[in-house]
Amino acid sequence: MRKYIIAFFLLISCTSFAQNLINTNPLPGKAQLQWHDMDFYFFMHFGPNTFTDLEWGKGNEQEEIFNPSQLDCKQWCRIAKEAGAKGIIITAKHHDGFCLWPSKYSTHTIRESKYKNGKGDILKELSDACKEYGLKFGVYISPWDRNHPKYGTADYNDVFVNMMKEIFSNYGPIWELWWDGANGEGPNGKKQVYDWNKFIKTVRDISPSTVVFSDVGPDIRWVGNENGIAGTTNWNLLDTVGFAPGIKAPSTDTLNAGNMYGKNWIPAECDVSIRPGWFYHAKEDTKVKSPEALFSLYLKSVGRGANLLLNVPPDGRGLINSNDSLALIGFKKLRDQSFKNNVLKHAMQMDKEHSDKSEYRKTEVTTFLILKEPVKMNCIVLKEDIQFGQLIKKLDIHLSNHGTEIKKISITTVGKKRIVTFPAEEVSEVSVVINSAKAKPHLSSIEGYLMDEQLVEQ
Ligand code: FUL
Repeated sequence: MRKYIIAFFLLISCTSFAQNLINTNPLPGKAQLQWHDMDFYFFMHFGPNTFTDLEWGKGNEQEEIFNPSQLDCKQWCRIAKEAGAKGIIITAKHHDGFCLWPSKYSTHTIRESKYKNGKGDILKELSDACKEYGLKFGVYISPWDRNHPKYGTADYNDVFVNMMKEIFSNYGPIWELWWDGANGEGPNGKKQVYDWNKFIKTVRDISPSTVVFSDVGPDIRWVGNENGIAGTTNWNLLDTVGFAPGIKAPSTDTLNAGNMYGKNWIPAECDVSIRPGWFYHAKEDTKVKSPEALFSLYLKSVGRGANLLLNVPPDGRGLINSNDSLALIGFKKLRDQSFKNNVLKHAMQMDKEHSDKSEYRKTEVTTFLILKEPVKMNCIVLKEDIQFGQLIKKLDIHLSNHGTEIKKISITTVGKKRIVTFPAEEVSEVSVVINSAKAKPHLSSIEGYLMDEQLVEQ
């Protein structure tokens, strides 16, 4: 009898131990996990609009207007590399329908233009240059097409699918595919009913490792604004049942913050332009964002666990303008200087877990970092090991100097990376308290920095 009682209690305690360990929260897929490491990359809007000075072409532009005089995709890649960007996503087809590759499924393409007497192919030039420079290559393709005669009929969905097949077969590997949710009228005045399921199946069948962006994923979601700003609470999770890209997307607030208990891993990407417009306009040459403004966007995107997709539009020559490249080099310098020296590198680290009754039974986890001498810092960088999911719901950072608390900073989510800045303080002890988590949290690193005080966001 005693034997059975012991076995019974063993079973009970093993079960509750296992409950503590089981994590049923959504996890990133392999391609998504790699996407999280991309941090920052270029968006490039290029097409007839570059020559007509428009943002949304009408679709009836003469193909011959597209004629960059000095196009050099290697220049784009060189600048991307120097700026520390890890990839380039190009507008293969914007709303005007013009294709930057000689598609068999359209008569409004680079083949009909004057560029290289119709023999040019910018997707080929850029995908080759990206390979040469070790950059990931991504493609934006707008389902909305203001030129295609079939737009507004069921046949157009096949046109769109065939165009994607051409892109994947001829210019791959495609790292990220970007679907714009915009859905306006085509040349016959009709709107298209997009067959999103068919579009997704096409990509999954032909290139399962491509990450697909739209307002609602399936892999990456829009952040809910075009200013490059993620929520201070930013879950990599989203509920998508009943939603679709475009007007059927969740509210921009939901896209900005994600859903704490969302069923799908769909992290946010922050798209924003280095200039006021998405396409190049000479009158905006003096309105390029400064290195400091770009750094501030970095803190509000990458520093909130999202990725930064920064648009750098080539001009009519087919080159990145020097105002933009100078700002980008300055931006890189600010990142390098700011995150060069981890002042907590030599701190002694101790972890403590308190049992308690909250959602995760051992939720309160404190990490102490103790320095021999106080150091000046104005930035803490935290990272969650997201291969186990995104689990931290609430966290306090306590900064002390020889036992006296100077400052307490409370945040919600951490995710891939969380950068917290504050006016500089002399600190000898940092304790990070995870107050609430969805399962056993995995905080993988705590770093401290002293950056130029002008760059601090409060
Ligand atoms: C929007 C488009 O309408 C803009 O022209 C731009 O391409 C932006 C990135 O997405 O939906």
